[in-house]
Amino acid sequence: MSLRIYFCGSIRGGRQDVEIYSRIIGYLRKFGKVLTEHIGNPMLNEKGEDAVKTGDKYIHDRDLEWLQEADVIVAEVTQPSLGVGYEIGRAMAMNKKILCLFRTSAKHVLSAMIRGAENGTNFQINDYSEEEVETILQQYFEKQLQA
Ligand code: 6IA
Repeated sequence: MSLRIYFCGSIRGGRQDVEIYSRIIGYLRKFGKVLTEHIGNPMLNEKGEDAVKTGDKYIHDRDLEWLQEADVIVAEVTQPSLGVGYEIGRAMAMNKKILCLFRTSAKHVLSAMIRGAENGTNFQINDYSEEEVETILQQYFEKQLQA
């Protein structure tokens, strides 16, 4: 059975990085089923019209079900997002495998609560530049598929 991958990226935290989310999701599809493809959709904006239709509780509960089902979490953490931080914390508590991707070219400094959570086993952070992202994912998933 193929891997189930939960991708996290900022929504209400700001949609500046939506293009890179969409590229990452494209690469992730090679390694398994991406449960959260909507995060790369440029039509999904932070204003939250969809949220009005479905309700935040529905979004939260459905996302946590997907998180529970996931084999691997990949989070693009450059653009700070409360939701992404929360998902990472919940995934840690579920003992999931987590890969965080942080773009060093950005002006942000990664939160100490994410940077400091790296543990050399199931929680990994990769600082990257855009050209490297495909190779980083390739290497990470080759390792996961061998494990
Ligand atoms: O705090 P943020 O909105 O930046 O949190 C983003 C993270 O929370 C993402 O990784 C998602 O998995 C999750 N999330 C937040 N909002 C949604 C959503 N719709 N649908 C699915 N997952 C979400 C919100 C409606 C939108 C039009 C604002």
